Amino acid sequence: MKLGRLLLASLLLPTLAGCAVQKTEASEVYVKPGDHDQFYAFFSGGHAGQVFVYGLPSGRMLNIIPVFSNYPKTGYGFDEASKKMMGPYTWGDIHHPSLSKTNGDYDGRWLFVNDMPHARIARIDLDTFTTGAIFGPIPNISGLHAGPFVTNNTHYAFGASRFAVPMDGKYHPLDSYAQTFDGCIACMNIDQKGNLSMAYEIHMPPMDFDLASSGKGPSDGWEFFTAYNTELAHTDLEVAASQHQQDFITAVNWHAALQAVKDGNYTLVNGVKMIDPAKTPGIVYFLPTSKSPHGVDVSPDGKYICASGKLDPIVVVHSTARMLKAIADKDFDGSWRGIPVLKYADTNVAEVPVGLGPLHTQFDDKGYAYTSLFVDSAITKWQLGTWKVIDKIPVNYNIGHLAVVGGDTVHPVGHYMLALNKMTKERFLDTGPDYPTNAQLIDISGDKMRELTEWPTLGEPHYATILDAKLVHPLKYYNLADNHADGAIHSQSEAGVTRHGNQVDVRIAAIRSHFKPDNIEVKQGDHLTIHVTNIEQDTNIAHGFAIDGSNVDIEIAPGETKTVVWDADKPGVVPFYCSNFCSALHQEMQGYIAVQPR
Ligand code: K7E
Ligand code: CUA
Repeated sequence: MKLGRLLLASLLLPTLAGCAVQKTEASEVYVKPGDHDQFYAFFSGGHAGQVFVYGLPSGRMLNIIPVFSNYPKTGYGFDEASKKMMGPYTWGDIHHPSLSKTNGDYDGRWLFVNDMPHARIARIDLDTFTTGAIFGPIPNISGLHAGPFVTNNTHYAFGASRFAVPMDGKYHPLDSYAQTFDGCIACMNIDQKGNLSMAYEIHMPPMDFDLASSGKGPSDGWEFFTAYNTELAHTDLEVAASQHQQDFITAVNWHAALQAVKDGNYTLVNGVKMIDPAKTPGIVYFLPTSKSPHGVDVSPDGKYICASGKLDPIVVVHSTARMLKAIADKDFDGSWRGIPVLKYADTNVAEVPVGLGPLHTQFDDKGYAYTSLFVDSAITKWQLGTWKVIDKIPVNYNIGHLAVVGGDTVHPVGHYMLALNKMTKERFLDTGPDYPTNAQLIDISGDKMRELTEWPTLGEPHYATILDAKLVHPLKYYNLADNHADGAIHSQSEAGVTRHGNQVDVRIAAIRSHFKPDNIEVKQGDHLTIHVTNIEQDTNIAHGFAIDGSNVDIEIAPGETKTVVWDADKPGVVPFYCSNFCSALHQEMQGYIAVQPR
């Protein structure tokens, strides 16, 4: 019976070609209304300070996660807890989302992102899709561009300084750059709860670290960094930092670094254990690589370290095995600033002629690599091992990063690839002089790359990372019984106002469709600490709490408590209301604070 049906279906198929069953680019990205996407794509938002979550393959935007910037929609940056987490800054510049891993594959626990200008790393919890912690500013690091890159079991995160500065924090003339400025590589511990702490740092010459990649398999235990400006220029960098025909990949043996810390081979610099690699050999090596490299990417099997020199039309591939042999043989080409320099001919196994302006490389599960070309506005597909260029596809326009599903893991999935393009023109309806960036989705399952769709993106995405939705199990709501937040209540009967002098503590219950209490009497000069608990235990019932004429606006998920402060500085009557649509009588969800004159 079943067989008969199958036969019938296969006979019918050719006649249906051209109708709905024909596989087209549109049908491949079409997700029927009500159906779900297969993947989450987490886009860094650049200096929007946010992470944007899209579904793939549809390209539909699912959510915005505020990280370093205020976001009134969720009240992030408005309640006391998130304000404290954000510290004195209301913006950040996110370039590199890095998913937590177990044995080199994504595990769906956390997403870490960097804030370059404040040298911070944030952890986004993937059970709630909210920012759970912000770590930093990291001491001795200025411009955390090369970060955060987590190791295969999420025990460590690495970052490095893009802008060298004097570590002593003192004034030094800019023309003493080469002598008095410092570069730095930082290693942070990540504990079982995803919290970061400083492990150690490595004092480096003042070159500009750019990107990093964690070793895998035979290169596990190593972290590889690119850096430009081995010229040690401090002015006119576009010319001055492009003089050398080769720059370096910095290879860090982090097992050796941990041992050095154990052995006490460090000094404390601004509270951090600082290793001097010139005095403690065996930790840092330089691999000469192509001119002004940007991305460095380790292949899924860990055998190859691929560097993209922006100013060379090649990807330079180094062999892990040959690097390890040269190190074991102490076969060095001298040293630079006390750090051994390996011989290019020893470690280099290929120069792949990918095209102009190579930036970043991703990998698939069939032994192919994909390199983004900023100048060519294209992606080149090439083969690991044979080093043959297989295919090239144009993108619109200047591409920065590209992202394959699981592209930085040990098991990438050769299905979808994102091109994250920068300077898009004429692709979408004009909305004024600020153009959107452009994401293009490319099918890489066949020999030839095929563009499927594109859509405008928010902020300025750099890297994006793509996670199988099966690995994430988001909370439906917070369990009220487990809510032990400051000022939390568990029923309407616990709501109320308490006073200690002019410190007034208000505990408000929010439940469809009222606040309790909704009439609050205070005196001029009172300082109010208002805890709002959404005591509902149901899905998709968030309440808002906003005070007229103020900067108070929060959203409280079911089972959650948020705290705001408000000063009753002049007599009068001030309304508050629920700012998030929650029910038929949402509009009625409002109240007053009456302020009596002193
Ligand atoms: Cu290439 Cu900041 Cu990773 Cu932008 S970075 S593209
Ligand atoms: Cu509660 Cu609207």
